[in-house]
Order: sequence, then C-alpha cells, then structure tokens
Amino acid sequence: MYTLGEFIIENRDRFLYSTEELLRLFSSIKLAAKAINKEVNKAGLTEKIIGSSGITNIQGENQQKLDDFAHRVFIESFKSRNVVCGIASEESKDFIVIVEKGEKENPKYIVLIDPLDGSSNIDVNVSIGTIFSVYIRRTPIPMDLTIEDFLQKGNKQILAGYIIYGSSTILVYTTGNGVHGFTLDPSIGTFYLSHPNLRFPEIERIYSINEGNYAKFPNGIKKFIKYCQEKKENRPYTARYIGSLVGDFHRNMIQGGIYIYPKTEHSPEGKLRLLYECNPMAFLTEQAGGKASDGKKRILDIKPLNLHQRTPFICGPVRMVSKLEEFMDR
Ligand code: P6P
Repeated sequence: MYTLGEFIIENRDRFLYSTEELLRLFSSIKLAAKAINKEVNKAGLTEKIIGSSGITNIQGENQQKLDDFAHRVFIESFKSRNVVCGIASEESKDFIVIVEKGEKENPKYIVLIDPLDGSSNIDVNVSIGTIFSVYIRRTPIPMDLTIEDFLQKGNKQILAGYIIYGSSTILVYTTGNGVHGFTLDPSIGTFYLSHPNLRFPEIERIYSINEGNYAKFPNGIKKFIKYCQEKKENRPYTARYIGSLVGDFHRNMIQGGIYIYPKTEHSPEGKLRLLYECNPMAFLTEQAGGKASDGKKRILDIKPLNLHQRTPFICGPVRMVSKLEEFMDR
C-alpha cells in the first residue's frame, strides 16, 4: 500500500512542476492536518477548543476556536517548510506574506485555504474539513507579492484538495492527473492510498441542497428539485445534506450526487467562496469526471475580483449539472 509520499514519487513524471517542492508542500499539509485531526477528535473533551472564539471573522461569521487554531497551524506549517510565499485564508481579511523579500529562498507557491470548513458542525460531531488550492505566483521573484497573485482563475490551479475529518481522516487531492484519496493511520501518523482514481459513478443517486431556503431559490432551482423528486427513470433521487461542503462533496463523489448552493434572496451571490471553496472543489470535480458551474458558466473560468468573493456553486455528475443548467436557462 503506497504512502502519500511514495505515490507522489511513483507518479512524478505526470506532475509538471518540481516533485521535491510538491513533497514539501504536502509535508506542510500533512503536518497541519494531523495536528488539527488530533484536536477535532477530542473537541468534546476540552472546553478550551470547542465553541466560539468570541471573534467575528472577516465573513461576519462567529469564528469557532478550532477555526482559528486550524488557521494558525497551517500558517506555521507552511512557514517552517519554506515552500510557500503567500497564503490567503478564509480567516484573514488580507493575504499573508510567508517569505519576506530578500530572504535566501524564494518559494513560488501561493496557497488559498479554508482551514476548517463546516466548523459550525464541530459541536455536533458532524464531519468537517480543510480545503486547499495552490497556484504558482505570477509576480516575478524577487518583486513583492500582489493581490493579482491570488486572483488567478481556477483553471490555473496546480494542486487542489481537501482533508475530511470524519469517521476516518482522508486527504483527497488532484494535480490534474485524476483524484486520489489517502487515509490517515493515526497509530503511526501516515497517510496511505485508499481511494485511487476517484470518479463520480455512472448512476446518479443523490441531490444535496438546503431545501429550507426553497422559497428563496431561483425558479430554475425549484424546477430541478421537483425533477429530482419525480417518480421517473432512476428518480426520485435521495436527498442528503449535512451542511458541511467537504462531507457532502466527498459522499457525492463516491456515491453519485449533485451538490447545489445557489444564490438566494438572502445571498444574491451565493454563500460559498470562489477562491478557497469552489475553485478547489471544481478542479476535483472535473478531474473526477464531473462538472462544476455557477448554474450558467464553468467555475474554473471565472475571473476572481476579490479574495472573499462568493459564487453560486453546483458540482457533480455531468448529466445532473447539465440538467440543472437546462432548467436555469428556461
Ligand atoms: P447552510 C459551511 O458554513 C458552508 O460554508 C459549507 O461547508 C456548507 O455546505 C454550507 O456552508 C452550509 O450552508 O446555509 O446550508 O447552512
């Protein structure tokens, strides 16, 4: 059984950039994931780590203590490996320069991250996750990083993935050569290949959407929901929604389902963030043989305008996403 490092080396000829740097990127990600996994797994035991930090984050959301912990752990882990020059995080208003100008090494990777997505589920023991997205800086070294280094289209990603902290801890990633999942053996702290070449199955089974917002959905979304519930062909589909993007996505990619977070009257641009939620999940979706759009256009082709911009987000099997887009067009 391959470890993550062995798998990367075995497939180094399929990765366009430096394998040594990719190994160092993953070394940072694995270290941080194990530290967060340790805290998530005992969240119910220590008052100090569950619940609200009392801080309202940039999103205007009540920051959970574990959100802040996860944010800090990733920053420190990337700093210590000297492979990342800048980070944009859901928990930070502006991007963070990791390597100051003039320092001896000039790493070229940019990371955008949601350190702990779905954190409102921490106190109720529902799976949560980290989502990451990696680019190569555009501003030439040794110039200062600019916001443009972070506002690249999703089709420029060189690496994207997530860690799901659930019944087991699984790291799932793509570098553009398929989607692969690695399960953590916590007894020795090693990630082993457990889900090679993940792809959406041919059979569609599930639709995931917060139907509590039904009254506020666009008509095309309402029609698609009714389509999912019709007794016809291989429908009705099963409704599954846990309010944690990583958990809903991981289940749907394995079992065959569509995830929908559309715009609503309350969230006219949608709720999910383009840069560190939708772009990485869209890259994974396409690499798993699926389709990801905002209901009309491909997510990976959207030109970002600011770090925390939101977008309507639909991802899943091509046929299901295309059928939803048909309803949106009518
Ligand atoms: P709602 C979690 O806050 C999150 O960003 C995603 O993980 C999740 O899919 C979505 O929001 C849930 O939002 O409005 O349905 O509670």
